[in-house]
Amino acid sequence: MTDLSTLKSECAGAIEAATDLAALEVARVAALGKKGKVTGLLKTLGGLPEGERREFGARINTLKDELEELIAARRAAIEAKDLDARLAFERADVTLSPRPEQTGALHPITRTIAEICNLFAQMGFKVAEGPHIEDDALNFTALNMPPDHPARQMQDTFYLEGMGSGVEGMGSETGQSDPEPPAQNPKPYVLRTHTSPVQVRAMLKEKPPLRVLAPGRVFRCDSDQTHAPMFHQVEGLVVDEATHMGHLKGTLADFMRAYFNAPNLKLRFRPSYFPFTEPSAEVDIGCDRSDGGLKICEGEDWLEVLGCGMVHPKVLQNCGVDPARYQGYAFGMGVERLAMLKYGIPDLRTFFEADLRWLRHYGFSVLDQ
Ligand code: 2NL
Repeated sequence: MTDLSTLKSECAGAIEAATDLAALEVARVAALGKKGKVTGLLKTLGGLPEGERREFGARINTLKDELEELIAARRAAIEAKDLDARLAFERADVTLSPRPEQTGALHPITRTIAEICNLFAQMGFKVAEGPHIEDDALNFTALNMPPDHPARQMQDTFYLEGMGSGVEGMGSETGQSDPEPPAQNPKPYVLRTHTSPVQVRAMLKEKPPLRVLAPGRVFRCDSDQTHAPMFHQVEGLVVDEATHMGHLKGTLADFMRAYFNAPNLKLRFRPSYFPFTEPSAEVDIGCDRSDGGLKICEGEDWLEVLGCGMVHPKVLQNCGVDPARYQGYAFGMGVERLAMLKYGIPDLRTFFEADLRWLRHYGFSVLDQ
């Protein structure tokens, strides 16, 4: 009769010697698999006399249970060891400084928008955002730009083809026939040409007093050295019962002096025209171009930096604000231009080239103040 204790120490030895899960499986199959040693013994039971069979069967089952326990314990030990090894291998020292060659940077546009928003937030403005695809009515009509206004012309505005207002046109795209004839004058959707529709939405939604700042991307069908088809704008709007042109001038002067870190910066408000403001003005800041370059704050020259005015009564009315009771001002500025002036970036087009070397030169650390 096979010596069970020898068999046990043989199998147990193989189990204990296994240092990984594959070796453990080999040891398990050798003992308890279909053709394993213990399984083989069970098969011999049938040939034993009745009296021995019961007792020997019980001993083999005990051995089987013991080996299974040993295997489970060994598996747990191997898995714990593997986990330790993996944790040691994957350990990350979060106190190490980042590798310089792998760091990105905040784009100057991101940084400039944050600076502008911070300064106006200190003056009580709330930042608002809106969709890039706008209804013609919010981008133009509400802003006192009737259908024949030159700024609506095809060459300036990206019109979205195949998007009529509401449902008309959708039927023909999906191959179904329209239940109703198409509208006479379907109003198309556009890529917003300014962030004004964000403020229009604010006026339609909330009652004055309002102080809204609308930063974001805008789109014009125009591309050359000084124009990009997508650029960034920040617009501001104040509406209440008492705000006047003096508040507009003071607010923009405070903003410009803080933005350029130049308490003595000179400002000049020049009469101008926008359909959505009356009166309208363009703002120039003092600069010096005498030695070929450009220095902000010094010298006798002027540089245009933004447009502004008192909100046109028709715009207030279009946006559900009673012009007999309320008034206010609005302004708009180009972010790329303000970033170029403050950070000495000479070429507009480089903003959009996604050049990492450029970004490392002109970009900002997330941790910068
Ligand atoms: C510019 C000029 C301007 C506005 C934007 C505005 C918005 C509403 C009502 C009235 Cl909702 N006006 N925005 C007003 C004057 C000028 O932008 O040169 N931007 C780059």
